[in-house]
Amino acid sequence: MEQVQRGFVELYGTEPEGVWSAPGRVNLIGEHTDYNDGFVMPFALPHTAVAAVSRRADGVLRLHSADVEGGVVELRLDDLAPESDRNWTAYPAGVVWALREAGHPVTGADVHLASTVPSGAGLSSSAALEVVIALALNDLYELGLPRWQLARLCQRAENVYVGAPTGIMDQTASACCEEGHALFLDTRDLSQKQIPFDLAAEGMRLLVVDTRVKHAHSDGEYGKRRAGCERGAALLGVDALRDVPYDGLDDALARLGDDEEAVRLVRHVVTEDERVEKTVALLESGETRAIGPVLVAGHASLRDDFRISCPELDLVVDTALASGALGARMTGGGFGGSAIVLAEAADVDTITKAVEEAFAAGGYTAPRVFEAVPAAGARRLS
Ligand code: GAF
Repeated sequence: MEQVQRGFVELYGTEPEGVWSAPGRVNLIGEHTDYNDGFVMPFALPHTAVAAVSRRADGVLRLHSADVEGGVVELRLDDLAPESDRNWTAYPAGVVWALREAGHPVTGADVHLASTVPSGAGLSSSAALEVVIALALNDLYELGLPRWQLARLCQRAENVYVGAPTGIMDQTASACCEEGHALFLDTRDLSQKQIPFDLAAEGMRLLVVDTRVKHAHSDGEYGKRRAGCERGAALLGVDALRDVPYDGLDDALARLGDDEEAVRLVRHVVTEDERVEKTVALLESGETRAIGPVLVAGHASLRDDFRISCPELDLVVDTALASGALGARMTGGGFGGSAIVLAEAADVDTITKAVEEAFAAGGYTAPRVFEAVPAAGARRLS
């Protein structure tokens, strides 16, 4: 925080009006369900985007990131237009655009930020950037918007301004997660329940393994899956795949006949929603270790039905399970990024070593492995 605050003073010559932070996330379970109105269960990482921000009255937005080469980027608010920017600045600028488009009186800002959320690792670095700006402007301009609404505006920034057709999970996770909890979120109405998730107290750990295979959501495959799900819903005559009941799945699949792609996508989404509900039930009844097989089933569904895994993600999961993990699966949008591993505390070193050795043997870039403990959602730091 001090570093970002100092950086602001060096750049703009005055103290910022405040400093805010917003975290990245991992998703415990519930993948590619959010744009199907379904259930998700992310928790916040301790890795955050931190932004020092002041208001301006002259219709100018100045942006600077300590993580990116180059000077201050200066934009005129009246010139902000969807899909006009392919750089990191599209995320914060998109939020300003979305706020103004929704009628909120934002007249400009000076921003300096830095992030510890690994980018392209499936850990929501872009949502962290969006949410930290939204929260800062909400506070400074006294907009009074609730967190869920800030998340919606950030999603709009990402969908329309950036041009990535993502769901609502990541922004809501960054805005609404609480320390020590996973967030059970119904993406249809954004109703939420904080589920206590303290693995250390039960002798377990959750590892994040960043495969270093970079992914991007604006590059087509994510959008194709989304369009395929929407097609499946239309074929079944429902608003969203959330409306296909789990106990009616066989019947729904029979109705899709030999439309093999629709069968696979629908089966993933409907079974994944069921896995989220099962995970919540297990955690609430204290059967934490029993979520392991649910995570594994989720990975198989993403790999075989949704087809968004990759050799490196499969290698993490297979190696971790063969080395004694309780469960493992890819997390986030897929096509690279990170996997999560649920393990007994005593097995963490063995599993980490096995995964690192398997990557070396396969000729892959060394993965980045770290332990994840549910951290706080977005907040004002000063
Ligand atoms: C990405 C998207 F941004 C989310 O909205 C969600 O769809 C996720 O992939 C898959 O569950 O993180």
